[in-house]
Amino acid sequence: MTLRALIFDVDGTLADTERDGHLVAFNAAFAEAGLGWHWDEALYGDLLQVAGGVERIVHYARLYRHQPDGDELHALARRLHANKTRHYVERVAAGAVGLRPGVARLIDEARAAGLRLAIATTTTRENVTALLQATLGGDALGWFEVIGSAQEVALKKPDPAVYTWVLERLGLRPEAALALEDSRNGLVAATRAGLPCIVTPTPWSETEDLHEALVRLPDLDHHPARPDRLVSLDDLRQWHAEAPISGASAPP
Ligand code: XBP
Ligand code: MG
Repeated sequence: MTLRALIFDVDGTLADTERDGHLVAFNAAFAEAGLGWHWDEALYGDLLQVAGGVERIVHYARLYRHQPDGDELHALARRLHANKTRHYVERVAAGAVGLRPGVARLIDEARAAGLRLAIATTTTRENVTALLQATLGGDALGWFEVIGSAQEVALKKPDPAVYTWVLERLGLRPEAALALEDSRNGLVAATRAGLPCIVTPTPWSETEDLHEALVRLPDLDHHPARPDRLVSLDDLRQWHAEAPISGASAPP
């Protein structure tokens, strides 16, 4: 089937946002609240298994701080997370995070070729807006026909809901699109939505099981078999054409 659309994950895929963006913002929100909580990189690497900032805070408070689960904890997590988002957006707007290699070039190539673009992420919508504007410019938001974020679906990756939502709005079957992801949670979400998925792991995810990936690349510049040249749109088309047709799988 012809490739019609590229669906990009954000965190880890467009940019390695976690260390210099999200982690610093979480810690700033904790410090502001006077909680005495601080996440170092090793702990954050474990906490990244939990997709979504509110869910990550609740998980940490319960498991590492032995706080009882309930409305009070969830309200605290939402307040902390709102402040975390403010810190994250400020940092990204100030240029703290850059795009990963090949991302801007392939987006340009895809736009020039008339390929449709979309985003499927578990992060907060304001974060996506801030990142696109800071890295690709003020018009970039308009390049993405559909943006699925934490606000659009209740269940986060590895649930396929955000990909299914994006595909419905694009009016495409999963075989007509290609997902670009960086992590196991994202790869599983895309695969369960029936999408072929290229994975460019980050240092946070490179030891994860990524075996379902159509192709695994160090980043979107480096072709695994052709060190003499950059990954091209034609490469994406070729990998997509070679993908086995899987179809969406039912949730477990
Ligand atoms: C990325 C995430 C996000 C960010 C935090 O997942 O898990 O939760 O770390 O974002 P993916 P929020 O790349 O698979 O979408 O704090 O805004 O939730
Ligand atoms: Mg990701």
